[in-house]
Amino acid sequence: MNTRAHELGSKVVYQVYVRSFCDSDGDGIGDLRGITSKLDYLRQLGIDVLWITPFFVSPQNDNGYDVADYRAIEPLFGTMTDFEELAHEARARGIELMLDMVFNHTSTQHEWFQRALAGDKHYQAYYKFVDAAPDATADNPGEPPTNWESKFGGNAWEYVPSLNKWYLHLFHVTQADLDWDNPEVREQMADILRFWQGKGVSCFRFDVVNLISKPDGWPSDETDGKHFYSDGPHIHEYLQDMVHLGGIDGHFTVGEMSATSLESCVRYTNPANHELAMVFNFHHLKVDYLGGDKWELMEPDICELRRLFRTWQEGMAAGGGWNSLFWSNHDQPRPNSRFGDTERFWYESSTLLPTATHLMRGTPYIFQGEELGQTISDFTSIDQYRDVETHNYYRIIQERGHSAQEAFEIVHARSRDDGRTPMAWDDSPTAGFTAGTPWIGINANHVRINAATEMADPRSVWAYYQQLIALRKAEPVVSEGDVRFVEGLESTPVIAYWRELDDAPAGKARRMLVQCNFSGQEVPALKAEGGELLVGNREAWDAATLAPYEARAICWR
Ligand code: TEU
Repeated sequence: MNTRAHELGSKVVYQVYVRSFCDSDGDGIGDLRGITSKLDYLRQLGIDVLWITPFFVSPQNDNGYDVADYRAIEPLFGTMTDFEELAHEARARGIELMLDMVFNHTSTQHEWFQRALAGDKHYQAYYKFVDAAPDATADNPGEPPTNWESKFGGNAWEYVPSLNKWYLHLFHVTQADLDWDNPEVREQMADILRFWQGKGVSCFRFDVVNLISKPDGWPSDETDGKHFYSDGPHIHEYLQDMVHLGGIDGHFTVGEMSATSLESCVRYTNPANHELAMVFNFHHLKVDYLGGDKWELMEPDICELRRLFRTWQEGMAAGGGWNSLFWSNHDQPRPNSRFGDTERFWYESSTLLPTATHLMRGTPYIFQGEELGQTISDFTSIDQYRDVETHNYYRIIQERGHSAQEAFEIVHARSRDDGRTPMAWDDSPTAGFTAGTPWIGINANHVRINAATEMADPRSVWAYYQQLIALRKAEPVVSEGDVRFVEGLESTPVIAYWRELDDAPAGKARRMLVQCNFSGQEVPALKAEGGELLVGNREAWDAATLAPYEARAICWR
């Protein structure tokens, strides 16, 4: 047995967007006690690790990814006692909590930034402050240090007249980038990790962690600047520092990597480097970005999707790295509507995607509601959106010359709010999410797409996810096997790969062929003679063909 592959590959992570999961006090916003009330649901689904998005003190300009106190609970979400009860109850069910550490930046409401604004040079050194020109004024600050763009649109620098300095914010203007070149910052972040380990937490997600090392000298060019700071000059040194000082070497950790490379991700996750256990990379979720631009739509390029899956699956295996396996999170549109056809083939589209990834080499992540087949939102007006990025780009897209209607259609397809609509627990008017008014709209289709309905149906999307999770624990070929993609499928919409584990225990699968039809048409299937069906999303299936959005795994023991 490959113990590391078994340790990482036999687990499944479930992501909760705390604000939209379950509201216990009727204020229309999900909270920690709401999560605790749903632990039995998660145990029944069969997940092992529960990733909870940030619930620390925050002004909520970016729904918690703007942290003002890393060691205290945002009252909107509950109290430290609520957290301690959640941790206790989760552990009692064999579920590990994974906390979301936003270490690239803090809220400008954080004490450190407030002291920096007040003129304290010690805390100014915690951030990327750069002197403006001597003659700069509030009305005419001159040119910022670089032409880098914020990920939420606009310039990545803000001028502070009282200091005659600029500060860097790769995200919202109220999210100031920390200076990781400052060893005291690195020690502070490590101490935060020690604090939460003291609360019994051992698993961590690190938000855009490959952006923490910025280049010297503030270079600019004709691009948006992200290649200067993504996988930056000292990133491996700083990650190793954080892991060592934070005491999390060998822990179940994941780094969100923005605009990264396979080579970097092998280094981030090969255990010989003592950095992270696994990474999120997003290349496969950009195959419907026209010209690589999130806000220019095109149909998903399945050929490119296959190439990327093969490159990353085989490349990470060859380098001793480890992948996370996911289609969605709180920043992504609902994948079944995006990569499938939830109008004509809702069930098939909702089960094709997890079949494709849950049987790959890596650790699967399920985003809340994905296991129900929750779809794209039914919003019809920009006023229904809450996300700062969505509203910024609704404006920017019109500035690029699109009409308001065209801009709405684009943000409707791309908005992060699409994944942030409340979890559908039942078919009641507020889906069992809240007794109050939800902070964001609930999809009307929750009357049929909801946990209560689907848990009672053995042929539901929920039941299919439960089966896939159980399979990952029952079959070592899934958690530990090698991976090899089928070649010669470039002219088809089929993505197929082999998994093999020569020393599989007696009675367990030694080989498995997974084949997925990413189209609304019937296509020829790959031959799989002598094998047995391990899992598939059609009750009646024909060995010679793959029906629209059909996926199946055949194994040989
Ligand atoms: O996301 C970073 C990130 O890459 C996405 O926000 C992406 O840049 C954006 O959607 C543009 O496509 C992490 C968190 O997941 C996100 O929720 C935060 O807003 C962001 O970092 C800042 O902390």
